[in-house]
Amino acid sequence: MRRWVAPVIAVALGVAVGIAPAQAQQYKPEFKNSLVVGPTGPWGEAAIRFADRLKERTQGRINIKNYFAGQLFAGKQTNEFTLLNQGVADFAFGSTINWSPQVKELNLFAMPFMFPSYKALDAVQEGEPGRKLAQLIEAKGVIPLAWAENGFREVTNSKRAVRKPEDLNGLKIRVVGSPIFIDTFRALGANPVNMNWGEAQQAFVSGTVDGQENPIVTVITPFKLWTSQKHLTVWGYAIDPVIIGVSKLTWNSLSPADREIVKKTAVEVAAWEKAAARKGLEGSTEGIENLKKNGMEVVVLSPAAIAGFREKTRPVYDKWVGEVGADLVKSAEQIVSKTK
Ligand code: X2X
Repeated sequence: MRRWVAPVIAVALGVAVGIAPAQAQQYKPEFKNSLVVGPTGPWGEAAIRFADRLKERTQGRINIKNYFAGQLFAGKQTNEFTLLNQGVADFAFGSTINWSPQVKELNLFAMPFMFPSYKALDAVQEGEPGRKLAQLIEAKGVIPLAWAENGFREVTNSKRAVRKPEDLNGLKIRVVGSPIFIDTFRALGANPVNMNWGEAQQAFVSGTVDGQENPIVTVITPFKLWTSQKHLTVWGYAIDPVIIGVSKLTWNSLSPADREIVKKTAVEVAAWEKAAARKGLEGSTEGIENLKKNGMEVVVLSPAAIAGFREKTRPVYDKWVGEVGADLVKSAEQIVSKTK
């Protein structure tokens, strides 16, 4: 009787392996994750967490390599979405600005002075506009897994303090490759130039451009922009979400169980990253104090001062309602006015 036990167990195990394909799932040895920034700061650190957790939770089945500093899109940040769509990038921690040439509705977040607070932003992402944007992205071959954040974009320059629109007159400001930024800075009297981030950093150092706009905690601080930019104005004129996204081709190659792990991990990491991106900015002045400690002069605009900038950029806002889609803007405006 006893001598039958071992073979019976062996057969049972064989059957178990046969009926549990998730355990035996073989994927490509490396999944590529694209980022415009480097590994330092909340944005890059979140990508490292994502890769580490997924590897652990899938016992190494999903092995992500982070391609920092635009390595996958060869410096051209507005190509990131296309790479995802083609499956050249499997994942991306992508700024909505960089994806907006392909998904123009994402310009919603760049409409000048649209979002007064994090609360308003969160409500828009969680509400109908957020769902609509997710559908639009998915229809273009990318699955958005979670909203993370770059942040409110503040303007810096090497020349002078900016307190009113006239202070921007003639300043050469590097902006990202969505035309809404050219429109906005032109309306304010500046001289905007479109440049990829890698190239822009060299331009700040050599002084061929005077200024730029980016969030304090995720970009200005980790990239130590105080080495070239003396002045910063806190005006929160645009918000830049980061979407943790996966190529539909990659998503379809995963087992249902692994998809669940990927989704859960993205949601967790995004929540951590959002909190980290806001640390020192929300209910604290630590983020600004740190800039001052590093020699920056910081102007924090009052609501009355912001009204002057808003006024000047109103025609840009009105023009972009048409580009983004009147219904989408309206539903976001309604949520914003309720959650100020
Ligand atoms: O290029 C920028 O300014 C950055 C890093 O914020 C984006 O990727 C949009």
